[in-house]
Amino acid sequence: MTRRTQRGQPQMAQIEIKVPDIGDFKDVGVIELLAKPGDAVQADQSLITVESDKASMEIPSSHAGVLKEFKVKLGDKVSEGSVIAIVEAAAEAAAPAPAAAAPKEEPKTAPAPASQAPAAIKTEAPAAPAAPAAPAPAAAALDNTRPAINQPQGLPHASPSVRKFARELGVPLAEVQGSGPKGRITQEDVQKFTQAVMSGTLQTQAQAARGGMGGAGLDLLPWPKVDFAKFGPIERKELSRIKKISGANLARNWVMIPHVTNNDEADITELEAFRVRTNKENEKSGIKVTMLAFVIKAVVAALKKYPDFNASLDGDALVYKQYFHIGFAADTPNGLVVPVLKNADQKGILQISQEMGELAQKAREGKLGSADMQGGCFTISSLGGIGGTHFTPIINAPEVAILGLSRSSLKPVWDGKQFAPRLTLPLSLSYDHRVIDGAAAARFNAYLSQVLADYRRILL
Ligand code: CAO
Repeated sequence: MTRRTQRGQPQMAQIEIKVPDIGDFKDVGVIELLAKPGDAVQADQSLITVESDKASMEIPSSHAGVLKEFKVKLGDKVSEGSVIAIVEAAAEAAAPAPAAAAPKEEPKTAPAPASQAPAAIKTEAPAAPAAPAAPAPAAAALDNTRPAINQPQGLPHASPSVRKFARELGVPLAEVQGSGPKGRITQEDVQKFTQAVMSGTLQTQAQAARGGMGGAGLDLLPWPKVDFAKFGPIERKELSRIKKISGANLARNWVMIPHVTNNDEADITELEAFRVRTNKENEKSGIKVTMLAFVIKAVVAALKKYPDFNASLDGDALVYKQYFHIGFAADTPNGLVVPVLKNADQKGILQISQEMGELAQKAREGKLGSADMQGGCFTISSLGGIGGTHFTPIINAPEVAILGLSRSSLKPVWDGKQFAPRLTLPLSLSYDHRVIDGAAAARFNAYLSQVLADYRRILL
């Protein structure tokens, strides 16, 4: 039952918010205050950030209420049990929040929670620079093999919450001047940076590389802002995490790479018959061979014959890869991901089919690790199981080409005497025109088509 004063107001209690069990961390410095007195705070909302040599942690409030005062200031040292703030809460709510209400992204390395909600610990290993939009391994959708543009090799000096804030805005933290202790970047620094870019007084390095905001650059109009509710009922849904990440990568790749798509067709009549026979013969193995497995192997042959397609641009140089890791776009309930089948040149069709099936299943279950999505040389996007005739796939940077497969269909083909029904597979090859000429793309696609029409050519 709610305790109330004589006037019927709920009784309020002043609650000391203490540093919970933070494992072996002692005397860690307060580097950030994440709220201000007078703010309404939720249970488990982070109040301060502390930092040791190895990690930074956000210390949450154990209660919901109003933040009355901080008992610490920037630079103070705290340990387990130190009082960091006073929160005024309704008396009946004065019991600590259950530990289960801890922040969701709690890493495995966090010390076991005591009776209070634990601190969120973020280790800051500089060896793993995360793309602004791809903080977690499973998040790496397209382009997971390199940090995003302008992401530095070492992490800039900023707390996890500021890093998150910058990621949400797409701000390249490495370019933000920190005004905090030891040059630490604060939330205000990120805000100021964003304002300066928006007002045109500052350019990001990416903008500068593209030729600036005006002249040769993308002098684009702002995105149209429409109050859709004025025209009828609406529902607003946040994009999935994968969609946000792949969207940012696709937009960059589309804008930065001069795409051209070469369309061709392959006569797969004989290959399809062989595929059906192979599946019958291997019925008991549980492995299902689809056309995609044959195309992967044929693409490897084409990459060997035309190595420019197995390269990546690095400044003014081309890096030629001597391995053959083929990515394939997989449609999942949460969006598009690109698992990578490694060393496809060393595997047979059955093994490729089996591994592809396993990777596609992991993708659909959201269980792909970052290693499953890294190291790709060339990507295939197959819509063959769904439909369509041709399309323009977007290159998965830093690769230089991508092959789109559409649905095969029977077509009447003149054999010199009569029209014969032939099963035809549409091939759409998008290529980076900075690296690949139109003639080279036509040769690559024509060769692919020949190999698929007569698979024995792979042996030549
Ligand atoms: N023409 C006709 N039929 C085809 C075909 C083609 N080119 N490719 C596959 N099929 C058939 C298969 O044989 C299978 O038929 P059955 O059910 O009768 O056996 C059916 O279509 C479904 O195939 P599949 O999709 O399960 O298998 P796959 O190896 O062709 O593809 C995968 C695997 C993971 C790539 C696919 O499931 C997928 O996710 N595709 C979507 C990729 C995508 O979204 N690309 C767009 C990226 S850009 O936005």
